[in-house]
Amino acid sequence: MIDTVRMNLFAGKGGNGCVSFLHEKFNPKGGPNGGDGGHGGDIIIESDNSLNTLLHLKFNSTIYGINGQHGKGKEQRGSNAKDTTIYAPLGTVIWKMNSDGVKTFVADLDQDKKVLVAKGGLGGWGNQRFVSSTNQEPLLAQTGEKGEETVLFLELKLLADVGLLAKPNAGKSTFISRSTKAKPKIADYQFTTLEPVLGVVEYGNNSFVMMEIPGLIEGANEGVGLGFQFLRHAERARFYVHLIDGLSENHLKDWEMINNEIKQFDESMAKKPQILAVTKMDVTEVNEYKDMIFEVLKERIEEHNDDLVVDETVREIMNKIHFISSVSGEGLNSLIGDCNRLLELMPKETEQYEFDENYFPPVETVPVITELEDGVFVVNSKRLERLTSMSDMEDHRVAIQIWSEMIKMGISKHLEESGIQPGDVIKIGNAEMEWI
Ligand SMILES: Nc1nc2c(ncn2[C@@H]2O[C@H](COP(=O)(O)OP(=O)(O)OP(=O)(O)O)[C@@H](O)[C@H]2O)c(=O)[nH]1
Ligand SMILES: [Mg+2]
Repeated sequence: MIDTVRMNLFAGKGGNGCVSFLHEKFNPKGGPNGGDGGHGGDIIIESDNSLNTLLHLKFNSTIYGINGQHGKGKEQRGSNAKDTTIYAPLGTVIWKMNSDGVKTFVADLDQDKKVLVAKGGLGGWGNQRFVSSTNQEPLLAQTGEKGEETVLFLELKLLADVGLLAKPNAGKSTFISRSTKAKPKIADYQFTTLEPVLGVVEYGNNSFVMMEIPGLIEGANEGVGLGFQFLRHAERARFYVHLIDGLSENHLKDWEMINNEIKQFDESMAKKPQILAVTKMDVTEVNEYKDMIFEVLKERIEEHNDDLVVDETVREIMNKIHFISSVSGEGLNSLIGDCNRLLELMPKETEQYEFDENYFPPVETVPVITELEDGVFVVNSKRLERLTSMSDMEDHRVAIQIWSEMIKMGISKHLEESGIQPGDVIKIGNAEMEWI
């Protein structure tokens, strides 16, 4: 099952602004009319409850947003690009991979949601935007802004109300197929179920989602068997039904093993309530030992439950031991009924991740000016670069206009403060200018 995927996203680039002037028969030297470029398309992730893996993204993990259209003459604005939507299953947690390898939380698709994950670039301004009382013939236009580039890590944690915990072959699939419409494969060997199975249990007017994860064996938390990679899915269940194979040689040992594994995997999982059920009660030799199994488990279960912080009614449900048969149907109603009671007692809490406030980098304020070598100053301003990269810097009229934009942006002042002298060179992206 594909439940994690790394994605590279490139949001759309904004369209370039246009340099153009009105040319009319009776007005040959009309005003500037170059339109702005359209905005580049955003990339959005939207939940889709018909999906239950991330497989469709595994081989399609690099996504380019749509670019905005360039502006044109006659004040024609380029059109904004449409957004690109990526669909992901409910329960997907979205992380951003930072360049230092640290993951920061972006969003949790724990309910129907749309999340903006990469912003499209702004459209560039056309030359009509640069008209002022002192500049009636603007020759400047901006290139569109680059779209945001980001690397994401998507992690699917399936959402279920109740998780089934058990060793392989304990009867999970048989139980889920008897209680829901799910039809998992059932067979008399271990690891028949290789992927989580979800089923909806109908109970009176209520319904809830039950999930089987592949059976757990000793060492599952360290990756033995299949358990480990699927425990993350069980992590979000509100509580568990712990099934013990009636045919087991040591019921208590099985129970201890499972609890030990989940505790090692995630402390908070071990603290969630469990309803206990022993399976295969229709088998004569299991049924014969029913009382003995009860005696063996009872004390230890109560002791374990005493350590959990739960209210009295919850504890009472947890202390009960169900004996069921998914073949004869014995005990199933009572077990499902207790699941339903427990769900009503437990508030629906969602995992809280901390959102990274700096997910979208702040808008540029003060450009960084560095003196590269004696007399060469680099101005690191995306805004200014977007102006110079489209302009003919050889044209002195253009240079003068860039100059006045630098004054407006406060960059000239910063250059002076950095000790720039006439004759020094300013580098802006690939463009160069001389300071006069
Ligand atoms: N007699 C009897 N057999 C059962 C019962 N429940 C399950 N079985 C049998 O036990 C074996 C395992 O059942 P599954 O439901 O596949 O068990 P599982 O826990 O899902 O197994 P894995 O997916 O391999 O971990 C099968 O041969 C089932 O027919 C039951 O209530 N009574
Ligand atoms: Mg199974």
